[in-house]
Amino acid sequence: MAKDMRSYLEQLERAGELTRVTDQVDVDVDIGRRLFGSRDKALLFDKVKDYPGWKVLGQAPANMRHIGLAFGTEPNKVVAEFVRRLDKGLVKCSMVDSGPVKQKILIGSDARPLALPAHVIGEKDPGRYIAGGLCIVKDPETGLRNMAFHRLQVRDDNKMGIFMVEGRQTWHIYRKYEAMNRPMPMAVVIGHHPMYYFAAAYTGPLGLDELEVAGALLGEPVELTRCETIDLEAPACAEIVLECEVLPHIREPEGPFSEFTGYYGPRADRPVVMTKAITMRKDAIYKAVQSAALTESIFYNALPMAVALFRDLRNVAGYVDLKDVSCNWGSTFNVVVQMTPRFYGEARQVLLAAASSLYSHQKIAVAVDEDVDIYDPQDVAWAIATRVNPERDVTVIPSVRGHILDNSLPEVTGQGLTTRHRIGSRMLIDATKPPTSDPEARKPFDRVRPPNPK
Ligand SMILES: Cc1cc2nc3c(=O)[nH]c(=O)nc-3n(C[C@H](O)[C@H](O)[C@H](O)COP(=O)(O)O)c2cc1C
Ligand SMILES: [Mn+2]
Repeated sequence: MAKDMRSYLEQLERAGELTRVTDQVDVDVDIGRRLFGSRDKALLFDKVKDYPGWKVLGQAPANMRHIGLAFGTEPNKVVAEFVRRLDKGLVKCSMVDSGPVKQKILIGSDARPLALPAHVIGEKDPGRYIAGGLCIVKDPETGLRNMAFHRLQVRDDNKMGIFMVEGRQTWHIYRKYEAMNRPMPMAVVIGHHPMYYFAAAYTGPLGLDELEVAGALLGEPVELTRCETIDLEAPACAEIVLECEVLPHIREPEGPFSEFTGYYGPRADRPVVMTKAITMRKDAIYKAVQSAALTESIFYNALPMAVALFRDLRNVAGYVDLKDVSCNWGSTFNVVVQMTPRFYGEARQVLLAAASSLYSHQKIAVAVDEDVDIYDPQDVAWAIATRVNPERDVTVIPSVRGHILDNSLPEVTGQGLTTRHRIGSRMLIDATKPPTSDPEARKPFDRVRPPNPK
């Protein structure tokens, strides 16, 4: 049996991590509010107003405990386990004739995005959004596949707006279709095992097939079937697949939208998507992804980011006794590195690399020892409070290029630049204990622990 959203749902339920919401909910007001407030449990909405027969699942995963379940390991071993599975190599997809996602097929005028119980995510968003659609496209020149998250704005006219950040691989491929004056075929997966989501948020070179990354994370090949109306393949065991075309040379207003920063991203003219078919399970469960800070969506970004950083940081200056990395201490603008420092200066060297990686997000980098739980914000704060002498342990590096959605950094767009740009500083906080090479200095930092009965 292929791993899919239902096998994960069962796992959550068995572990007592799922709450069934049995009162009726409204896609416009209730689902977003309930998901936003549920940081501890996954929610399965059983009764959705105007959508008889539909169920909606969200906040699955809602936290590192839920992610640990998906990986079959403890939260603090997830990053290392992700790295281990990737290091074993990509797993090729296999083709199957059919699958559960073909149980119901809506074509043409029946294939309306409004037929899905997509919800309103933030109060100032212009309407309902699909934030958790995994968009599969193929490069028209090389035939190589790409899968990534791109939010889709569900409009009353049954078209959808799409946001492809300039420079992202889907955008790059779309521009190739546009140059040929052809629509870009796109299959959108809604509802599958969490590994598909981590794979879609994983950044690699253009041409890397994220479905093969999903195969590596799942430990089994992804099964694909042909789409009905477009020349693409999509996962056979998804809940729902939208078969679409992104139109060339058309731009219409999209946004503002509840961004991962916890603020609204700007409205702008962006491409438009037409849906040709919807294929789904006969009792499909809609997978809602609530965007904005500290919800499910942050983990999809933060985990592949932590993995990429982990792979690099363990090699700083040849070797680091690196334990774990977290990019979800409050925001992906922070990074927490867990390591055992062996000598003075080592932690700061690692922090320099953590604040200057292949991502432009990380602005504040903190290093802690193994005795600090990096998934507990209170514990990280404790380490900063009790192990940091600011004049010695805090370093600010001025005038570094920052993330474009970081409103706290001044924007310098316009000075001969074609894309928007911000410049600000980075902060390194060494909250580790003195290194193991200085055991006398390290000793006073042994933590108080309660008596151990074992
Ligand atoms: C919940 C969620 C929503 C996202 N929405 C968008 C989006 O609307 N547009 C976009 O360009 N990237 C979005 N991203 C980020 C990209 O999907 C992500 O960076 C991905 O790795 C890019 O793939 P690529 O390396 O193939 O370009 C989102 C990520 C997540 C986790
Ligand atoms: Mn890609």
